[in-house]
Amino acid sequence: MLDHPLPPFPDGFLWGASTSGYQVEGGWDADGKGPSVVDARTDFPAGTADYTVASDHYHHLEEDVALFAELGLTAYRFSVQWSRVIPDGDGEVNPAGLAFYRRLVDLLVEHGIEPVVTLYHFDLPQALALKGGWGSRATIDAFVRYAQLLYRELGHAVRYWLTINEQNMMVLHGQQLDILDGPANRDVNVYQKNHHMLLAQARAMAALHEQLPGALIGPAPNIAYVYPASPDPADVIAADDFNAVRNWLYLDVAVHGRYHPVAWAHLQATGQAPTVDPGDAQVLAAAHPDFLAFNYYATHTVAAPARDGSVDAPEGMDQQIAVGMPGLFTAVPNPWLPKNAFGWEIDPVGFRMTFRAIYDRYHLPLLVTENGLGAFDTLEPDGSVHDPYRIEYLAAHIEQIQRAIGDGVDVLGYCPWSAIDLVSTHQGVAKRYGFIYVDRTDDDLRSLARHRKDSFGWYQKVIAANGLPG
Ligand code: BGP
Repeated sequence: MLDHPLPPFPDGFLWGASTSGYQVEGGWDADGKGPSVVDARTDFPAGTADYTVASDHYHHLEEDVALFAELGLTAYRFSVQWSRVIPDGDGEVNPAGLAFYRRLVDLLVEHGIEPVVTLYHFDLPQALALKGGWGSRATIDAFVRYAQLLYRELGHAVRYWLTINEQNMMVLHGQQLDILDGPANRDVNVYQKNHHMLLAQARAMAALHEQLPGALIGPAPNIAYVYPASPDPADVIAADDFNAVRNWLYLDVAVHGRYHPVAWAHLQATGQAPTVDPGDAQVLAAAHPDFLAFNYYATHTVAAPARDGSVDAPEGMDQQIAVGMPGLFTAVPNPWLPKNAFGWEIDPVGFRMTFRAIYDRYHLPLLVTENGLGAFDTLEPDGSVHDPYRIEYLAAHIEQIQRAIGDGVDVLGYCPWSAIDLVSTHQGVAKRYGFIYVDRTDDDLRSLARHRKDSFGWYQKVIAANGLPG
């Protein structure tokens, strides 16, 4: 392994933290907000929180931003809930919804925190889902209109924009996790929806450059480098295939405006290739991201597919636990990696590998928009929360960022998940990620009081020192 002295983090490195609107805000129908597909979900397992109150950030805005400032964040990555600002996705604008986000970005700027705004994080307005969701090209127009509204209303304070959070996870797991466009649209080819999202993203990027010269925009997929289970060439090809289908498909279109050849061949071979209209290629080719954001939790490891087409998947599939794809690969556990309490592997070195792989392909600056440890935290009677496991996880990953910088990768910043406890995508509040503990459980809202975890004090020092303590 290439081992060089660790370089310092560059001046101006963005030390951030992340949330998403529906997972943190609550106020799900407050002040004219319309429902989104996550609000319309009814399939919460017993004892798992829904998103109606979440961390009630909507009603704790000043307090939360003050805590982010005390933490020392120089960036805060959050998402706007589309149906808060345009309740039916494509009609009347809701001034109260816009005012909330204007207040948020202005407060951040007052505190010297760079806002990093995700346009869309799993929460398609339910009204659009009922009109065909991402299967309909009308949703592309609605998305572009929504993006232009945000550029106009928030552009005075926001320089960094992200288009769509984890589009690849919406495609690969969105229907099981109900984070795509609702049950009514399940029969539509998910790669047709994907194609429409790629067009929506391309038009939103082009619109930003036209409307806000000087502002920057990029996609924010979940990128996990894929390892072969062994040097058997069949396993190596399987890993290359999954890298193409899981990772490069999304970034190749975003950067180069064309589909990755192996990914496209897979879509054709499996009858999933989308219909591409005349003019789509130009739309895709006309858009250029300024940087690439990515979420990283762990790598994946895969072996050649079973000859009989059966798929052997590890238990409890979700966005970070791969299932196999018949004819393409089998997902296998990596015996070299420990797992967290929820079965997700932990691979800091894979983080460095993922940086290298993305940078080698695209040569664009990289911004980490998620990375973190879901864990069961305990609030002690004196209000403290001891989370050494989170500190250990984050420290190991920050060291690998530094190593990636030493490898020559241009890294803009690090926004771990999450700034404050919030509701996970499908495992409720008990699975916590924040630097700030929110006093609620899955079935009891309690005080919703905020408490600084040990990781809060630790990250504060990292930020102040612009790097890990020596
Ligand atoms: C990503 C999502 C986030 C977030 C995170 C942790 O896939 O972008 O919204 O929730 O993963 O996942 P989970 O909440 O399932 O633990």
